[in-house]
Amino acid sequence: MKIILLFLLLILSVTNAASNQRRTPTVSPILSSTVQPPTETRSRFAMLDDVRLLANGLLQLGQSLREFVHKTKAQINDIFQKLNIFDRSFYQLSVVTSEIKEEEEKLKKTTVYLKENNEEIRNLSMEINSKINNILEERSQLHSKVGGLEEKLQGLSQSIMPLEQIQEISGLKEVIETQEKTITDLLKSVKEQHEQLNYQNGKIKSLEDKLSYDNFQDTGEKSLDLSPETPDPFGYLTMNSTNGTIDINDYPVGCSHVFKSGQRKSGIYPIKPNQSEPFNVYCEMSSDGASTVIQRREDGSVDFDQSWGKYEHGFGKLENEFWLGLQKIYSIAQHGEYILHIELEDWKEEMRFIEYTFTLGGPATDYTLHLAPLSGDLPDAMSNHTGMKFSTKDRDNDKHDESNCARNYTGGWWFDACGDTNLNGRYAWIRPKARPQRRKGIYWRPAKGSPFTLKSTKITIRPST
Ligand SMILES: *[C@@H]1O[C@H](CO)[C@@H](O)[C@H](O)[C@H]1NC(C)=O
Ligand SMILES: *[C@@H]1O[C@H](CO)[C@@H](O)[C@H](O)[C@H]1NC(C)=O
Ligand SMILES: *[C@@H]1O[C@H](CO)[C@@H](O)[C@H](O)[C@H]1NC(C)=O
Ligand SMILES: *[C@@H]1O[C@H](CO)[C@@H](O)[C@H](O)[C@H]1NC(C)=O
Ligand SMILES: *[C@@H]1O[C@H](CO)[C@@H](O)[C@H](O)[C@H]1NC(C)=O
Ligand SMILES: *[C@@H]1O[C@H](CO)[C@@H](O)[C@H](O)[C@H]1NC(C)=O
Ligand SMILES: [Ca+2]
Repeated sequence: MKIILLFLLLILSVTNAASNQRRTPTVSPILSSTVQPPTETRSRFAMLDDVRLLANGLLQLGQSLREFVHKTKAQINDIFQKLNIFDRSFYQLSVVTSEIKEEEEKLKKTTVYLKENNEEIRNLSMEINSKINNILEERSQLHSKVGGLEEKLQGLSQSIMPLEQIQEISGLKEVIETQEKTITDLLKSVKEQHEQLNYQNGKIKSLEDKLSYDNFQDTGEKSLDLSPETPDPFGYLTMNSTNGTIDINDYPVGCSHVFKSGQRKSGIYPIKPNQSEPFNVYCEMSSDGASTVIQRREDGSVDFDQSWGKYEHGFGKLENEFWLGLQKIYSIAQHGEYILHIELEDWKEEMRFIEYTFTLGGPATDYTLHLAPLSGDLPDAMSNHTGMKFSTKDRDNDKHDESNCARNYTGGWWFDACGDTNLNGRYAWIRPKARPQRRKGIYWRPAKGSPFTLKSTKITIRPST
């Protein structure tokens, strides 16, 4: 604002000066020639005044410009500071988000556990109720019996009664009394249990409410698979020779056979390796052959913290996240020499790969791994895992005497002690900041250089010839 005003002032003074200059020549001829010299000096003075005015204006302009620059600098500094603060709080927010996510996961697990417990308690309570009903019935029967006996006793007491009969009756009375006492005790404990059950129900309800609220909060993400016991989504084919369809011997032995039969589209195909039941695999087709995908992580939609049985038979969905299963991988890799291809994407969305020659031992060796690096732009972190058996939280085959690596770092893997890779670790939706969290995630640490924390992974195998 000030600047504009100053400009106006400046322009005004300049035009003034110009008009003054224009005016002097028109005025001078009118005046007589004798007074010419003083007019000349006066006009020169006038011009000097104008120049002074102009210089003054310029000086003021300069000063206010400087002021303006100072102010702008201060404003920019301010903005930078604000940006810094924003940056910091954004980072804090992302940390908090990851923590919330972890807690949510825990909460979900607790809820499932509580639900199971609740059902058990309900079943127990139902059982106790039915038992009590039986007891009550028995009691009323006993009552009526006692009533009858008492009547009889009265009738008998009129006449003479044998001593042992009286004793028998009083004994019976005692029995009945103690039984009544136990029944009241039982009723009391049942009541207590009912109360506890109600309390737990309330707790579960509030947990569920909280959970649905949390779910609502991050609708952007896929919800976790809540039921850990979902049926194997890609179990063996049951398409059994229902006449006119596929004969069991017509299945391709592997993806390479699918490729040879003319298929060029990546996708899910049934195969039947030698000495195996048929099963579905995801075949990835390229221009010169096919690979079988044995593992894929991309969005955290599948929980990879699974037991030995699950790792042996496979879990997840072939279309997105899954572990094909050691048994199936083994039956495929039986067919000759295979190459293991590992493709990793980090949080900068950079893709890298590494290839190894690949041999997998059978179930008797707990699927011992044998690898030798071949090529790729990903630093090697796996050749140390050669000769390692597969471990899960419920089967510790690792080389760490005091720890269960699969339990510490989650997921099944060819752990040594505990090793530098685990591609079946916990999926993180953002890059974890803290080291222990990173180490629990999908992890790849080469001998040299810093570890990779990963956004997505894909492991495939293909015949080496
Ligand atoms: C509870 O009882 C129901 C039906 O009787 C049964 O399906 C369920 O498995 C039982 N749950 C537990 C935890 O025993
Ligand atoms: C094939 O189906 C028949 C009945 O249609 C069944 O008895 C048999 O067990 C099935 N075989 C396999 C391998 O599923
Ligand atoms: C399939 O059809 C053939 C005749 O075409 C028949 O001999 C055979 O028993 C049928 N198999 C089954 C499982 O129905
Ligand atoms: C195993 O599969 C291969 C194809 O990979 C086939 O050539 C071979 O005959 C099969 N062997 C047996 C014993 O079935
Ligand atoms: C595994 O966890 C246990 C218990 O928290 C701890 O004592 C042990 O040092 C951990 N081992 C490794 C290799 O991190
Ligand atoms: C492999 O193991 C050796 C000794 O067991 C160790 O010195 C080396 O750092 C390991 N290499 C990798 C890549 O972990
Ligand atoms: Ca161990």
